[in-house]
Amino acid sequence: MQFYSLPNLIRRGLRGHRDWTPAWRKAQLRPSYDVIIVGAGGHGLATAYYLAKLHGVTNVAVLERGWLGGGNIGRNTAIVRSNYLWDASAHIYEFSLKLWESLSQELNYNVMFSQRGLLNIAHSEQELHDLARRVGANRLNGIDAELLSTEEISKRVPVLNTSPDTRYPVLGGTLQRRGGVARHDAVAWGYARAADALGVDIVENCEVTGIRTANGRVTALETTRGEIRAGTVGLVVAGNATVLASMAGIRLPILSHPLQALVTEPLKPVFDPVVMSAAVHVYVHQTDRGELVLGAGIDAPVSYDLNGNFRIIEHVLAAVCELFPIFSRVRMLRQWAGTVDVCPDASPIISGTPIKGLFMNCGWGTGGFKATPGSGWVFAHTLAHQEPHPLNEPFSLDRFTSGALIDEHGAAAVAH
Ligand code: FAD
Ligand code: PYC
Repeated sequence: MQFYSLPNLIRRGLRGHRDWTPAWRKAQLRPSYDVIIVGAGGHGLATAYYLAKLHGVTNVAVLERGWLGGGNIGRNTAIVRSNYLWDASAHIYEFSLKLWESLSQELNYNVMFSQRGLLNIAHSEQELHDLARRVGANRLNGIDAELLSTEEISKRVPVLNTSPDTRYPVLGGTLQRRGGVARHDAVAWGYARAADALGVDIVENCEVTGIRTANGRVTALETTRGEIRAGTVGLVVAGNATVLASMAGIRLPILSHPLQALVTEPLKPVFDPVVMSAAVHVYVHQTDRGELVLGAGIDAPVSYDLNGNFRIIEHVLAAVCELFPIFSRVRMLRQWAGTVDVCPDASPIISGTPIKGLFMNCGWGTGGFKATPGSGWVFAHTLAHQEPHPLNEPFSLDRFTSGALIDEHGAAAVAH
């Protein structure tokens, strides 16, 4: 007997008799793969895509405990830039930014990359000196960076309160014109669709619960859908890196914190670039739909809480109203948190491990969205060749014993 409920009719009407379920939703698990990537976030999916596209490795599975794009890739504030201080970071983030510039064409999927410019504003002389130093370092690395006066900033963002007698006077700032934003969930969908088309299996609702090793090499993963064998495993589980690494007996120098963001009701266009203030702990941009996207500093306690502490949001809202008085009557629509993995030097780990065949890509903290294409590209190289690409060599686990840390707290631009 037919059941003519409205939802059923709509479903039948929309779908007809055709099965629209994408292949990756129906993926059948094989008993073994050449490469398994754990985590279908941006970095995991990008890795799978470049493995298949550039290295011809297609016997690959991406295992995801939840749904595709439900982690940080779908929770971030979508800011893309490459204005980091140290050479190693500047090189990898700039490489990534270049990949962003043609990503929609590469994936044949509109990731809505919008190079609307990114402003870092300074509220003290010391901050201005630090930003000026970064502009110098960026230029030496061929990265576009400009120092702006208060007047130049005011012209670019007239709704920003630049009067000298405010709580947070704007003393100047920097501009990266090629910085901007992208549509974060489209990045996950675009990489997933492109990887799927090249033969990669993307398996949702498949949580990795254990890592099997024999004679110092990885042999298989235990999952909620049974054991799966693999010669090479890449752990790309932002927010959960320490949990997964501990399954293989590896201790990582990482702490996990909530990072919160929120979005307002849509407004008519009021300003163009992304504005970041590290001192005030707020960053804001306006989406193409008109919403303001606001982000905060991390919640101080180590936690996997996906709600976040409301005091942080109160602080963000107070700060943004000081900087942009015009926003004081705008209503907030949604607020959320993601779990970010922070290394002591605020730089990522893209590395082999003491276990042969087991690799890690984690510790991107508050700043990994912008790195998605570059991180996937270098990690695919690392998995395919079983050794790092020169771009990710400085980000190995060894640096925590050698002392060659890459301290990017200043350029993280998000309070830690
Ligand atoms: P994720 O999308 O989190 O992917 C990891 C996946 O692993 C998840 O889907 C998770 O479910 C899965 N997983 C975990 N454990 C298991 C398991 N046992 N088995 C199987 N799967 C598992 N960065 C920027 O550059 N710019 C920004 O503006 C920015 N803003 C941010 C704002 C917020 C609020 C947050 C939370 C983060 C922000 N970031 C930003 C950081 C950025 O989002 C992350 O660094 C980046 O997305 C992490 O990589 P990913 O996309 O692969 O992570
Ligand atoms: O790394 O640029 C960044 C960033 C902005 C907001 C959160 N992270």
